[in-house]
Amino acid sequence: MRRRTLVLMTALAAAVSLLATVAPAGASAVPTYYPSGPQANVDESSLVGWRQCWSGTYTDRSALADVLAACDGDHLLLAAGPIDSTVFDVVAAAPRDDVLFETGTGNSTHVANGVGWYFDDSSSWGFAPAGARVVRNPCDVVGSSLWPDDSGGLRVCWHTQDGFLDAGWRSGTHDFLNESNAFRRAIYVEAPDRVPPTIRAAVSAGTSGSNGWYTSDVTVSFTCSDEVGGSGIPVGACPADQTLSAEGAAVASVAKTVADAAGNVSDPSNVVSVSIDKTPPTLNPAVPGPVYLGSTVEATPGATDMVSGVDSASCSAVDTSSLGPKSLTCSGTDQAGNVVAQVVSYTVVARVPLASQDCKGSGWRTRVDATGRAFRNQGDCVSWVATKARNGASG
Ligand SMILES: [Ca+2]
Ligand SMILES: [Ca+2]
Repeated sequence: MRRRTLVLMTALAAAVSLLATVAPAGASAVPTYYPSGPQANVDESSLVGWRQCWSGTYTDRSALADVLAACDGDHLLLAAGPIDSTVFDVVAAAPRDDVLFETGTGNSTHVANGVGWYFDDSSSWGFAPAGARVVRNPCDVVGSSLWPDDSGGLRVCWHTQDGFLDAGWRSGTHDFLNESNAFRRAIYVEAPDRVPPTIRAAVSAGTSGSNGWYTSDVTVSFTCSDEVGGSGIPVGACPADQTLSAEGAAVASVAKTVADAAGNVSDPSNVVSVSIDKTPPTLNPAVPGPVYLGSTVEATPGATDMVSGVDSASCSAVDTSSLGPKSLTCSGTDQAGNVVAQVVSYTVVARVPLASQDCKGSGWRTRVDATGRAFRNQGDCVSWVATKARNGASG
């Protein structure tokens, strides 16, 4: 029995431990902006992850019960500054139980998150840097015009009385603010983030070819964003770039999701589909032979392309105006704009007359005898046929 009880308790402890460490999406999380110690000159826009739950001037008076009911959260941030500015003189944050730790009316503070807090409902509520001396009279006067020294800039003190948050007294080094409508104070509570972030994929690099094709690897990058005031995208959480290196008409990226700091997961990203052809066409050029002097011959490029297909291909003209070795260039372009060129060699040869008919008209000019000599006239050509070709000479 003892053993069974132990096993049960171990399982229970494991379950409790799991509950404690795995926060559900959208649960109260430590706000993104959560500095240690009092901070000077903080703009409202910096307070990411916080929601203002109470605000008033330094003359306002509110029941503490109402203030704290409105500010029902696990973390509190106190802020104070001029009413005509979005920049607070000083702010400080800590877990709620530390900010509201009952210190009584004396000069002791409760240290949490780099801040020395003091609170009671009939004297004052405020903070100073952790370890700094405070003198509550009933508000803390250290570093004020009543107690000048160089430690005043990071302190806030508001009066409390009979369960009320009463007039404020100091905001940093600004003091005697009890009658001031020129200063404001604000309390923030952590804002649960229940809104998923968004993620978008787009081509960020690649060489554009023709007809919407890319002729290189294509890089797809992700843009991740959380809503304004949300918990934000943790550093490194946005998926890494993807490189699309395959060839084809529809090469697709892989959809990704991203989670914000509160654990909310985005919908899958869009899929980017691109056409990639990095390979020029293949040529198989040909000059049909034999290429006779003065003949009309056309070379063919023999272009093929397995990816985007051949857009155009051609060869330069075959020059038959003179005898001997020559070359020409064939080229091809695929739909993506990849270009290839290839040089083809050929030799222009003379036709040896086989019949006297070949020597008619100006035909004798493009004929040569067996020794490579051109005929001087039609008669020579006919004579050569009569004496050589009839005997089977091939030239
Ligand atoms: Ca969010
Ligand atoms: Ca190609």
